[in-house]
Amino acid sequence: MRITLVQGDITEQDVDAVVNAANSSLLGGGGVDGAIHRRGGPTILADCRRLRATRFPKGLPTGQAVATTAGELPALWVIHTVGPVYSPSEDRSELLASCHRESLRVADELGARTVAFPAVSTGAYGWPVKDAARIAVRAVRKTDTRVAEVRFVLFDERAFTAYGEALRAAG
Ligand code: AR6
Repeated sequence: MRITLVQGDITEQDVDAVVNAANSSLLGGGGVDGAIHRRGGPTILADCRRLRATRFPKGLPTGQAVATTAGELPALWVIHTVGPVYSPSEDRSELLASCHRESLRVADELGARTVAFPAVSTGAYGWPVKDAARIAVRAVRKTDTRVAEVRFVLFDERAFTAYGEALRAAG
């Protein structure tokens, strides 16, 4: 599997699936979540509501992932995952790793070969970006998957640099 880095907007990526840094309600929010729902249009939210009514009445648990249509985005699917809120007193890195593993597992179920990830948990959820980058790159590297390209799409230069360093450090 190839890991690539792009600085830019995940909603513009021409990939099979884009990962959304959602919250457990699946009903939208700010950051990447807001951008995906805005650019993808109402069919994504309609799918999310169906998932809430059927598989996840209590919401999508942290660390898990589930797919919907991508609506009007160039991608075919959105894979929604819920990152952990950063805690300085509790190590939640396993949950952040799980978001990446589970998203790739769902991608395999869909038959997606190219998947774009944002920097999950590093915005509203407060995770220090260097640490999140290390966890994300390691989790993706260690996952056995048929996905051929994982593209990390970083919105700002600081995140782009952090993910670049994590990738080089992983060798
Ligand atoms: N493309 C790529 N990256 C983006 C984009 C974009 N269009 N927009 C923002 N980012 P966040 P979280 C970056 O807050 O920390 C939402 O309200 C952003 O700069 O989107 O997992 C959800 O509903 C940051 O580096 O996700 C949840 O309630 C990264 O994406 C909560 O925020 C993640 O920031 C999830 O928080």
